[in-house]
Amino acid sequence: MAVLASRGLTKGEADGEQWLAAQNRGLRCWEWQSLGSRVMEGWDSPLVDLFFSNQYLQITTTVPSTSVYGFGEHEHPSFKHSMDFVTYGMFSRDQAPTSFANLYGVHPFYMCVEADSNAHGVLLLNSNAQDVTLSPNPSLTFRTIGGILDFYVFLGPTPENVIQQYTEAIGRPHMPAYWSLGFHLSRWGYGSIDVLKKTVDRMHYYDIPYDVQHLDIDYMERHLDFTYDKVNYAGLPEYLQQLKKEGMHNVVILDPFITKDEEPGTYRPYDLGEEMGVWVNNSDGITPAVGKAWPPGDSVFPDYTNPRTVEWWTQMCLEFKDVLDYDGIWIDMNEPSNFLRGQYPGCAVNDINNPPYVPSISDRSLAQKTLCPDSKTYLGEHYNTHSLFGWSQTAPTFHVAQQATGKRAFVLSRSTFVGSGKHGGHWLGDNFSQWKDMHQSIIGILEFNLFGIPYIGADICGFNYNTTYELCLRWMQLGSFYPFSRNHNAEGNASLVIMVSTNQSFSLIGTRPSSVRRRVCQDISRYASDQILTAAILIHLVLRVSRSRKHGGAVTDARGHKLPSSWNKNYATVAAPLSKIPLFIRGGYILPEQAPATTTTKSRLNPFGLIIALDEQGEASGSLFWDDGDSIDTIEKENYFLAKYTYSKGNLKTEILKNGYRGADTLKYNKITVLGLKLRPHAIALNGRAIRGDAFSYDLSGVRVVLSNYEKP
Ligand code: MIG
Repeated sequence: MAVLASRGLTKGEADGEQWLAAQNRGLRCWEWQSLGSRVMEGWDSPLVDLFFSNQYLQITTTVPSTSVYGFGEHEHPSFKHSMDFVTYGMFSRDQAPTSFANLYGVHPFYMCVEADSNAHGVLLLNSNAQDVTLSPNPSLTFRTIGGILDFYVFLGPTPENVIQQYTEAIGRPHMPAYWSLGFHLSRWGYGSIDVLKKTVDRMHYYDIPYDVQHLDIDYMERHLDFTYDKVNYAGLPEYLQQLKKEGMHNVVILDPFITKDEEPGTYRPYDLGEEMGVWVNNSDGITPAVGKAWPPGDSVFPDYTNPRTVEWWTQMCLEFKDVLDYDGIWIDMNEPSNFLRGQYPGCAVNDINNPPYVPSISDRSLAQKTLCPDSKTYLGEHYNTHSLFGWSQTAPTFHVAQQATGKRAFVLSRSTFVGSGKHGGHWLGDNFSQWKDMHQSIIGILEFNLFGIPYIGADICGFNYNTTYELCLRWMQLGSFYPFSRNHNAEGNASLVIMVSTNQSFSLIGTRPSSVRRRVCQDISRYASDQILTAAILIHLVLRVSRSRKHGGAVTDARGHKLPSSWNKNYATVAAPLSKIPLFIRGGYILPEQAPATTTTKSRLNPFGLIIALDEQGEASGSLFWDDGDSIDTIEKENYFLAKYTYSKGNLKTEILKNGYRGADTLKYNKITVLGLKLRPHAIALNGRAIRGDAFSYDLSGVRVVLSNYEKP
């Protein structure tokens, strides 16, 4: 059948609780919902390809082209999928990214670019263990072991429209705090506050732009949530205050398991949680499931689908704010991860724990590294809610972070599900210090943009293994364009910062326009393996050890260096020495810039510049959004400044579309750079008045004009 808008989902967003309730009603029937209104040919699923039985639902559909993107979370070898009978399992799991493995989150969503370059997206809103097979017909076969076949179709027609419609349905991504767009440093295993301080000092000594310090589990006392190690990290609260005074921010990790084996009355998180009855239970629905994780003794697992757990968690996070003055919360291990195969004493033999079909997931086990499927959560059997664990933890953590700080929340979650982007960001997990992993991170980042989680990054320089100088340097260069830009690695591996901080090119972190960080979003039809192309910017990445230090690229060099004479529609070779990120601006765009500083707190005070990159008609346009960077709901409250810039026939015009942020009153521009002029200008005027010759300069080729030392245009 051709899919036509069959049931409107026009306003608002699908409420998580609502569809969960629907899922819990059990086998209903299959359903189509679509957003958009066009006829799309080529999505056919004859009923003969439908299986609908207890614990096994399968449907096959043809798709209009082989250009299929998405499904997650996996490490995919290419952005555009192979359709050669490839199967991907989806079931959240504590699993380092390796090819074909089901990883931390679940996103049964794909986008297909049709032959006429229209695009559509399809979501199978289902939280059960599942897999999908991509076949050359081209077709897709979905198999899930529970819930309903609840399909949503987003008709685009452009890829951007598809994602807009998708995020309208599942929840728009949250607005990140400005500081969180700066550079983050982390490491599992500083081991002591002395090592941490030395690391911070070293960053400052080399003037490395650096906004955020993360604290991994070694800051805790014996890995106990809501504590800090008063011996090895003595003075940590005071030290965090000092960093805040310097304009820095911090993020603390919290794990979703709580030891039950401390002396009664000595560990409040357990005592209170036990009293309130907030844990995931065994199949009896009464006794808490007990597993093993980082803290000493055995652990229980908060069930965030239970409103009482949310109350308990909120209380704990608020109280902890008085101990450590955190700016953001990193929620790890929430697949949920357990070091055993199911809780003690192992999983019973029954149909729930041993379904007739286990999708194509690692170990072909629903219990490995997690809890038994027949465990009970408030919303239903763990069998149905397993992959929602991280998702259910993210919103409450977002709300309490907001409440505790009074500012825009920062929540970084390892496990995500459909809609997680509304309250959290994500990193791609425990990757490896290998060139391949650096490359793969670009694909993962593009995919999380499709999933509505644009605040996304990968551990720069790699988490597992020791990195190498050149890899780490190139990865820092790429990573400076990750929306979430964090260098992090595992206990026992060489500290990354020592390695790269000896290199001057670190200053490059600070040289990119901050808007780049906003969205390393992509025109997917043009993604090439070693380039990231946003609407306005092309970043050429060096993804391998390079002998010649030369790489292909095109368009306008961001620094305005000599342009290739016929730069349009051409292939050019540019130098890419270790100290350089080949970055190009597309003609036709105006980009605001701001001189870097070592924190965004400081760089925000610097004057702005505009880079105007002309197209062949000599025109360009762009905009600037500016608010205070960390207040809650600045868009809803209209507390922001928005300007639109247009350049045409030699004139730059600024239109102020919104003037709701007082901080913009002191906004200064002190540099306007025009790239791609065909003729050398003979006079320059500002608001009708000529500007003296010493206020601007040309570069010799005459294609670039830089105006400096004056105020608003
Ligand atoms: O079992 O907190 O992915 O970023 O450093 C490992 C220690 C637990 C896994 C996370 C990683 C973090 C590490 N954690």
